[in-house]
Amino acid sequence: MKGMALFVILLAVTLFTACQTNSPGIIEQNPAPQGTLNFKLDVRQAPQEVQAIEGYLANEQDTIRFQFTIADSYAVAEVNDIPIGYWTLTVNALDADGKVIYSGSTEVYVAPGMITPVYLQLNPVNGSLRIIVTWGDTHPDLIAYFPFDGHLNDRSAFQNNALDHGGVTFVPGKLGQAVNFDGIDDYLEIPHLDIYNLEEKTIAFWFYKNNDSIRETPGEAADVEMMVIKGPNTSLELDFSFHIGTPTPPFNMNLLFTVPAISNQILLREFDVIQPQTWYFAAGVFKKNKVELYLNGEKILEADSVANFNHQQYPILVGGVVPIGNAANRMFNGKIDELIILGHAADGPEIYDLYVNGVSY
Ligand SMILES: [Ca+2]
Repeated sequence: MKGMALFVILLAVTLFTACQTNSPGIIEQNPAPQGTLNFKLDVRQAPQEVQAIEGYLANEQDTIRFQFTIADSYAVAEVNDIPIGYWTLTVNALDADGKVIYSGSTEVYVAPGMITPVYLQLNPVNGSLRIIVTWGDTHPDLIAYFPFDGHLNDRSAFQNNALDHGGVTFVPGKLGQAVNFDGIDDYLEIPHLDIYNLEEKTIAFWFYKNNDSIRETPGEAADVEMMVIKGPNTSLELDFSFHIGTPTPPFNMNLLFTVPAISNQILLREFDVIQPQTWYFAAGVFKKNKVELYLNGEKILEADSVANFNHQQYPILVGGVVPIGNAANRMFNGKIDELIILGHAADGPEIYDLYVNGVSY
């Protein structure tokens, strides 16, 4: 509480000065402005030995300690009534003996009268704890970037690396290497982050269909191969999916999304546009009232969306969707490269620039 004593002295000096300069006047006693930090850490990738998570905020005046609550997939914490200004935030993950096994630290700005979300990510591979702070509607514009150049790392600030299922391989791609899916059991899982649920965003990637047929989905009328999907299957639980269909080439290009307000889905489908053994650049632009589908830098389809999208906490799957319950398995036999998510709805020239030049970061 040394800091508090100093604060009181400073306050007294300030008041004295104010009285001197403004006398005779009335001194307004506004309460000191405060803010809130909200913390969320996805613990699904955390090693077993992580038993507790704690944090503290420190500045020259004070230290505020807080504990996370671990429930299901997330460790969460909220700290209220923090004096505004810059603080050094440290978050530690502890084992059963209370020993710090992961630690991360960054500077945060506590803004007045608002809740500032702080995303945290544990990286068991290099033992780091990554902290990403967002202020209100501001966030890094590049919210996911997977170059797939011999690794599954997310090169955006979120470093939300993809997980391999089935043993994907790396092959020559559109830019450097790409990831290859065997159409049987290969797929990637990108763990959910709340930032993926932005109302306005752009999802873009290159794809290449290896063979001349779409794998049959037993029991399903429409055979499709999933390339990028957020959801457990193609039901109303789905947020969005990019997939190709029709049994023989040229294949259809599809962007499907769910609009919960109408309990229905909207399908953007361009017939007979995808040839096998050819690279294509697909981009979906999500706006508050519209969804647009681009192919090779040109807008080919758009649809009005009357309301919010179906935000949920399923991971983004790349290269297929695995069966959950009775849902069908729809695996992609092909390659995917340069998957990006931007935190805004890109316009035509920007999509074209991504198509020609790729992302710069
Ligand atoms: Ca690449």
